[in-house]
Amino acid sequence: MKKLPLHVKIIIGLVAGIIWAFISSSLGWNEFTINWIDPFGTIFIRLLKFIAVPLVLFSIISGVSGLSDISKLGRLGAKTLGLYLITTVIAVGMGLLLVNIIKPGTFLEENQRVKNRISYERWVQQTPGVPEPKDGRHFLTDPEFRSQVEEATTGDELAAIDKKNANVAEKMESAKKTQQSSPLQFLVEMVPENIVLAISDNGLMLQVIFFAIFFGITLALIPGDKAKPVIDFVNGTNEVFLKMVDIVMRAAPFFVFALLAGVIAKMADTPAEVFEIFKGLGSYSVTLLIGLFFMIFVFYPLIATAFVKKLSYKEFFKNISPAQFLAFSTSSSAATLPVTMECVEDNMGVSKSISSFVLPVGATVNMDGTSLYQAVAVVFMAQLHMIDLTVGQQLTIVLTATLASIGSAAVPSAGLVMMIIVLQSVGLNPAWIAIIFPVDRILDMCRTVVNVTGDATVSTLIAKSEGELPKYS
Ligand code: DAS
Repeated sequence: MKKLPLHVKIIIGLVAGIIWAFISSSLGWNEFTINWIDPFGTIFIRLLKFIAVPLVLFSIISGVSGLSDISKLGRLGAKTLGLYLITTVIAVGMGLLLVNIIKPGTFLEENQRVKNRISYERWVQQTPGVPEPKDGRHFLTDPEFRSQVEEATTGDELAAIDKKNANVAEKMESAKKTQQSSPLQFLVEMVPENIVLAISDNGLMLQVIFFAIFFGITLALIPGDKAKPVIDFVNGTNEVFLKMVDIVMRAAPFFVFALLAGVIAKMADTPAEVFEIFKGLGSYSVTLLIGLFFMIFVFYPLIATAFVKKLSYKEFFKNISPAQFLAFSTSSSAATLPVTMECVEDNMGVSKSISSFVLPVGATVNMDGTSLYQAVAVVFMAQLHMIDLTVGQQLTIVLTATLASIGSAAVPSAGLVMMIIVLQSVGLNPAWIAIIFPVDRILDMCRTVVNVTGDATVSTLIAKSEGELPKYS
């Protein structure tokens, strides 16, 4: 198994995991799968995440301290954040274009959409601080909608709508707390109070990056004879963690098998139920997948091969496919980061000083797949409730989906949690995330592939612009 290329090993694990999941759910072995197989998938994720943080720490220190001129760091930072912002806004724009053309939310039966609209208007009435619908329609009060309302609902259904909306208020309270922080809060939270605490908590990757850059710059500024022992230690430790990735990935087929078997076994007790989930949200899933596949198979290879003349479309995928398949398997950019770095450095030939800075920042703040997903999901849910979002509201989605994807942690289903902020920004009900929850874990696999592909593409473009892509120069 050691001789097989990494992406082949991961595919073997994926296929075996999906086949096992369907056999297990057909024969009623899901409990065995969840109790005795799924834990190995969790071990795999934990192994990769425990390697990711020190790898980011030592590779950034090693990369930054090795920079000949520190001013290059400022240039790298500007290019990195600038390109990440551009790809994220393009991804959100792609999502809005698709969801407004396909209109997946309008596929729902008309009467159900009227009920949803009434439920939304009741929720607006009952929830303080939520703005009135911007589309100017009021089903509950305007006489023009009276006939539609009477046709779509009965007395006890209106009562049921009131009851369902009553318990949403407290969810609003907790979501509002995340929004109350000051606009510069993300900047404040980048600075670690305690570096040991920052390293110990995967969600504080930005603090690890901040510390590593500061430490690396300082290391480059102290006298060479004093810095050398530290630099040797950092470089050596960095090699150790990279070797750990190789060792863990030797067992990739088994770990990926366990991961996929567990994810599907937890989702459904029979194969039919898995298909049922997709059927229920088919139009939404299809719209989102069209956008995500466009990013993976058109947008990123197009800009990469356009700016890196000698890089072919086929080579682009050959170089980064192990990271893409691992992102699909783990649904976690953070867990995939060690392999993303290995693919970009060893296969694409990006210099370590660039990949060790651009990729960890990307895994944390650049989530193009997540931002596209939030744009599609929010407009889809508005359509389900017969709400036409104004252009101003859709531009607000561009801003908040971009910020929410920056704030999303690089872990499974993080984007779903951040969607509360996007829903609230356009006056919609945060509790609606329950509508898309059933398929979220599976679609998360695809959007994480987009997130990782976007990071790898940007690091390649930056290496090219810095003349540090020898393989394709
Ligand atoms: N799973 C997240 C990631 O690791 C993306 C998301 O939840 O949207 O990139």
